[in-house]
Amino acid sequence: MSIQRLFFALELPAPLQQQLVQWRADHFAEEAGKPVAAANLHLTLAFLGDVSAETSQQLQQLASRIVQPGFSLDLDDAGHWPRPGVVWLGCQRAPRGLLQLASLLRAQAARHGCAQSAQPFHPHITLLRHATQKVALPPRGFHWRYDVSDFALFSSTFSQGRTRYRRLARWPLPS
Ligand code: 2AM
Repeated sequence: MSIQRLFFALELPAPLQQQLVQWRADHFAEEAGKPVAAANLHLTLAFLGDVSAETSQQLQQLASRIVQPGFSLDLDDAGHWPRPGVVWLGCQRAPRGLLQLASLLRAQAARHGCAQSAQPFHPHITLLRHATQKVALPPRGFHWRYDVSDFALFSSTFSQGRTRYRRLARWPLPS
């Protein structure tokens, strides 16, 4: 049976990915960390780890039954976690819809044997990796807003030094 590394996430619109990449280039020193490729910028809802095709099917079934309205996301916060070496973009106040969706997906994942982090869910978009030294963060005042109208399941593969994400399925969050 084939095993895939999977996660549920929110995609970012391509123009927003480009804006964030530009802002990142303007505000972070080159040595701050390794930039995540524009197309790979996303917000993880639930990380599943390495799962079988059967578990993937079961979790996709459950995801397809989720009935929840969309929500707006305000990206107005940034931070640095030196231990995993992550510089991130997030929200000062996460919308309730985002927390509900992540909580449901994480609970379903846990029930199907996908161990979930004991740490509280902190919604974020990873901008830089390998950022283990002190990083100067841009001053507050930046703000992007976008309407989230779907969520998706992605696979992650690593080859030839590159991480590639592929969308396997997508489900609407109606307005
Ligand atoms: P990160 O960006 O903070 O590293 C794909 O790896 C996505 O799943 C990333 O957004 C990653 O978050 C997230 N993720 C959550 N837990 C993970 C784990 N234990 N290992 C790898 N990725 C994890």
